[in-house]
Amino acid sequence: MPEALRVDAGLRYETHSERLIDRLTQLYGDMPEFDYWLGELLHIAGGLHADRPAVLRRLDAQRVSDPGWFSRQQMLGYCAYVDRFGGTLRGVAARVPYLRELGVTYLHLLPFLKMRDGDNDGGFAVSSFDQVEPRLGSMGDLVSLTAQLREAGISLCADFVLNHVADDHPWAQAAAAGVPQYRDYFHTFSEQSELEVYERHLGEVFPEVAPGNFIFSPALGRWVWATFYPYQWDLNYQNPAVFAEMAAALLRLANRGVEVFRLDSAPFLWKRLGTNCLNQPEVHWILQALRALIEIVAPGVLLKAEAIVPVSEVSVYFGTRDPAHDECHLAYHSSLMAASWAALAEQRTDLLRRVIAATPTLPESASWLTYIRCHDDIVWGTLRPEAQADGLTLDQRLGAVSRFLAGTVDSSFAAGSAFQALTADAVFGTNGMAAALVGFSRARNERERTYAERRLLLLYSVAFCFGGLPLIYMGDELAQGNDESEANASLRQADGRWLQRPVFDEQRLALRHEPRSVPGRVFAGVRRLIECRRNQSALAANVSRRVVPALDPALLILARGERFVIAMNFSNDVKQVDVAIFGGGDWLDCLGNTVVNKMIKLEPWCVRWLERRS
Ligand code: OTU
Repeated sequence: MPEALRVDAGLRYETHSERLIDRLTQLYGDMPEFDYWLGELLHIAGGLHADRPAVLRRLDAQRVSDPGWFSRQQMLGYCAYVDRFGGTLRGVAARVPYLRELGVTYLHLLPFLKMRDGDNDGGFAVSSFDQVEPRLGSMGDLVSLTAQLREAGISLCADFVLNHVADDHPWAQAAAAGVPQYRDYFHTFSEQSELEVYERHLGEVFPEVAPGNFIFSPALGRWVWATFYPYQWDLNYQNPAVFAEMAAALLRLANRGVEVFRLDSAPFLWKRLGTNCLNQPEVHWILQALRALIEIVAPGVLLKAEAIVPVSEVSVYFGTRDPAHDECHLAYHSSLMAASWAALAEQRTDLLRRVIAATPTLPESASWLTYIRCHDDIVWGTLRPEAQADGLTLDQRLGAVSRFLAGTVDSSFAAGSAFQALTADAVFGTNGMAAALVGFSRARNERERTYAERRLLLLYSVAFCFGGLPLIYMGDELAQGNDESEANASLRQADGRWLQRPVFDEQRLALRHEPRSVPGRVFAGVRRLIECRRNQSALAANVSRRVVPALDPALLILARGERFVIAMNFSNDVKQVDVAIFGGGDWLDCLGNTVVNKMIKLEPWCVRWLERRS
């Protein structure tokens, strides 16, 4: 054990080093200088532990003694781009009172580290892990922001883009300049025929704008693996130097006060010929090794997997596969999100019910990240297993849903847009802000506005009540719509996802206490859900959940524990629910403050949060 770890972290080293070394041996044990490399890595980890500020060490100690801290029903996330929400990191700090007013305890800021000049995928092409993007502020600003947030009871979550770096990152530049040591940081090939063998099994993330998974770098004179945009070069984790560099970069950011890391594109980290190069076993060893390092050096920190794959594959990111090992603390439940939108579009909840049934119970101290919208498109492929359960193909089952939400169907209330649509009958990704997708932008009268509002609160009820850490996407709480501004037209043209990345609307913000305005109504509605949730221990992440069978396909009745039920009507029609189906007795309607005990009437798109009274 390195000397620096003996102070404070000695016990944690005893507990977690075995698994760390085990995983690293599985990954890199074959290389001749492995022991030396491991010694160096531990030495670096020791140094970073020695550098960890006292206030963060206190936080570590607190969380080690309370590992379920992020599973409580008081936890509430908010997600925003720094420039769009506050202009700069300092501007974000100025929004802290607003976040507190809303009840936020967790703030995910989309990429704010130094990004590639020119196109940079909204910052997902990182040029330095140790500098803040100069437009947004400095490292000093980041440190003060994390301190201010912590003071306000808010944990900062930052993206950790670990699958790739920008082509102007110093490693990529050194590779292009011909330094062999850095060339090995990437997957490069001299022959096009080598790529073709891989391509046979690979998917495409952006088939329209960035087809294929490789680009030719004239500087390098070789082909480079680039899963996403051509300027995002995939890192080569077969090279232990890459693991060591990235682990140290993460721990340095943790020492600046970042409390949660969103592990971007986690499934892509390991490539294996003849496979789709997703979710390979080595990906899990890498993440388990990172987790063990964090347990030793900075145990207050959380890892969140961004794995946009079917729910059975996502659950593996918690370390649930045999033998079970700690991996990520949190993971996005993207199937739940997509199935909620499908239920809205189809007015039936069978996919949603199947997703809930397919959601495994998580280990203690792990939790889902539940959400309804984010900065990306809605990806329908994650629902493949549920969509195919009736013998249909994904396109057959969800093509109509994607067209409905894109607003290409006349009768649709939604005003989204298609992303990466290749053929007319295939399912494509869906862009658009939640408010546009639930019907606010198309609403022509009071009834349609009311229905849009109900649909938004219905979907947020799923995210708030499912059991997990819910995340509000910036602007949803004010029913902010799509960004159709002239100023962003060229961004949208190049990448349609900019439709859901608007500048925070100050006018809506100013109207939030105005009960007759749309933003005021929605803000009050969302706040009511948040308040109700805070007071309901049945809504904590680790309370059991079950779908109560209901004959009507438009209904979803979700029970949490024995004393809490959420009854949801995903249709344009009035529905009746007999309380006998979830056990009879008296129930308090928490949102409406009335007691019900026989038939419950659910207006179109309405939800009831019911607490057992007798
Ligand atoms: C992530 O996304 C980010 O959320 C995107 O904003 C980035 O463009 C991308 O990584 C590259 O850094 O594949 O499993 O629309 O869901 O790109 C992770 C598809 C990903 C996204 C996908 C995604």
